[in-house]
Amino acid sequence: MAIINNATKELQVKIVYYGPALCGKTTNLQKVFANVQTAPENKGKMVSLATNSDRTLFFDFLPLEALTIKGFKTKFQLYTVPGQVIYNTTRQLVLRGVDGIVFVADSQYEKMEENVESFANLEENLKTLKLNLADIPFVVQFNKRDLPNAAPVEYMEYLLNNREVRMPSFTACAHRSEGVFETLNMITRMLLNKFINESNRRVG
Ligand SMILES: Nc1nc2c(ncn2[C@@H]2O[C@H](COP(=O)(O)OP(=O)(O)OP(=O)(O)O)[C@@H](O)[C@H]2O)c(=O)[nH]1
Ligand SMILES: [Mg+2]
Repeated sequence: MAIINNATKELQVKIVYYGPALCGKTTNLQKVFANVQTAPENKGKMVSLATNSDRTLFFDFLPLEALTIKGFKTKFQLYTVPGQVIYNTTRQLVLRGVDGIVFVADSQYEKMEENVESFANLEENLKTLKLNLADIPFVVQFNKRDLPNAAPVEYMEYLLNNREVRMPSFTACAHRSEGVFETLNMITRMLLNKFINESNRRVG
């Protein structure tokens, strides 16, 4: 769960961008970093750990300071996992303490199997952490909509968003920043609502 520091009045929230290799997770963070509208002192540095050209080998990290809610300064920490199948131990590590998840899917037809596998891998890894996707604020992004071989959104919804409760989903062309902030705004709003509801319950 989110780290709530009552002494410093800070709420720290961890968001993980998950999805198959090359689907555009790092690109999402790069575009957030480049375009976020915030006072410069509220924008941390984006750190990419052990990156080999455009492949993430460990993770990317971007801290963002947002508004103050109920007297708490909220700090969002954005992480990506390495999508390549072999780096599962790293994905498990990055998922520790996760509060919200953005699943980035690659819209190209030939990537559907990888999308589905990555989704199953996410659920498996959450299980090892004794977490259940149904309890975690979760948003789906269908990225790379600009490519000619993009599958219909309805088909992707059917494959990746067919649970009892449908999750908010967004189409995106992350390399052009399209859909990046819609996705981020939704997951942060869901997380803040959760925090407000939980703190109301504690008070009430
Ligand atoms: N055409 C197109 N290319 C994109 C889009 N989003 C990202 N890319 C490109 O896809 C490539 C891979 O993007 P990354 O963001 O590095 O992918 P990743 O999910 O972080 O990949 P891993 O770190 O290996 O897991 C890069 O060359 C991006 O520029 C998009 O919406 N459309
Ligand atoms: Mg990456």
